[in-house]
Amino acid sequence: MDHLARRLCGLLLLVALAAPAAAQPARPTTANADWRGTGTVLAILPAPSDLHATRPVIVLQHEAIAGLMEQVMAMPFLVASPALFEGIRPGDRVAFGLKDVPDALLVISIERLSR
Ligand SMILES: [Cu+2]
Repeated sequence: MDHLARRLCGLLLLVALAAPAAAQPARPTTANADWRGTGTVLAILPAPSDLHATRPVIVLQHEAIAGLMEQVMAMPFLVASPALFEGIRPGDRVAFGLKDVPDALLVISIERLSR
């Protein structure tokens, strides 16, 4: 795929993600994630926060994400919906799915592994 086609796909995915969000159960899967990772939750920041005015953010100490980031690091990610924060709190070990959308690397799923 050329670059334009890839961006268009990203836009379509963003629309698909945004439209049904309110009606979906709060337990999405990583099925359509571009990458999957594991890590520990450091902070949960519903919008607005110091890190983003309008979008929810999660700060994760993540392990290597195969094909994306090979190092352990602490970093913030934009989150597709605050509904993904349900049942999650700082200190939890989680598995998460990431999607590359035009303006962000977006967390589209969060699953608690242990507390
Ligand atoms: Cu990272």
